[in-house]
Amino acid sequence: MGATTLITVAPTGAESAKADVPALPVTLDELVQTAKECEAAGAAVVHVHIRDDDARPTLDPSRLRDTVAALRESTGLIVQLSTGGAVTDPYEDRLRVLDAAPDMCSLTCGTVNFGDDVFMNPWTFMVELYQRTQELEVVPEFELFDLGQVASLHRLLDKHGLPYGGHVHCDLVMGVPGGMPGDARTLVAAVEALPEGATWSATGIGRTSLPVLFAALSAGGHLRVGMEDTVTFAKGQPVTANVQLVERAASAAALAQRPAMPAADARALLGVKR
Ligand code: KMH
Ligand code: ZN
Repeated sequence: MGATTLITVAPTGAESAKADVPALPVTLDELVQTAKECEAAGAAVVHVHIRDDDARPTLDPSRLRDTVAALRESTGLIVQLSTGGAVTDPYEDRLRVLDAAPDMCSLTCGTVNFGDDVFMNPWTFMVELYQRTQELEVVPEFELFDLGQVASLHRLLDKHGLPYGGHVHCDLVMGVPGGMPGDARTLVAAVEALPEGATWSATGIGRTSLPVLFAALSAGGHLRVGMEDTVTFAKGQPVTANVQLVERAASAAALAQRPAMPAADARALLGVKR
């Protein structure tokens, strides 16, 4: 089998308002429908943020559990819950996300300016979250918003060992105002600094989404796309559904001779249980 591209879809996020972006999946039904479409188009992992009945971001434990169950029942996707949540979420709630027993969770490797806000990930929080992933056998995806976070990832692995599953997988989140820029030379610098043997995907926020997608494919990386990261498909053209972004990513990956990776292969690569 030739090389393939792991495609992660991040369909919702915590930043866009449903009122501004009507196509954003915010109910459980909308999320499951989106996930099914994206799986059919080539996604293997779904990075999940959920909303409450008023479409506001929430980390409600029972909703998270129901979401994991519903996604498992309706799709074969690897379910990755966000532990980043919204910038206002307390650390305790973010740690408790793991009690919903997802396949994977995000783990951001440091604090970063985030537009006009600050996305808080102090070292002690990172360590506590990492140790919980190891105890609860959840595979972490290390989210890296800048090069200093790559150094913190090395420190985490040096001091606390390998993740559950034995494999290090990272996601470069580029183009956040306050984080690393979303361009090819920064992507190469970040990739060169990653731990030996790590695999990685990249995503570019907003207008950096396509430059980062092409740079990631050129550099042999995997892809994350979705309305968490961009709500504009092309200039003046809003995204109408997450599947549009997954289809575009899958086409670009096929053109690069590295078609979308089946979820079963992704499970083996990432060391996910089940
Ligand atoms: N919503 C951002 C503050 C993650 O999912 O772990 C954090 C975020 C990263 O989206
Ligand atoms: Zn997220």
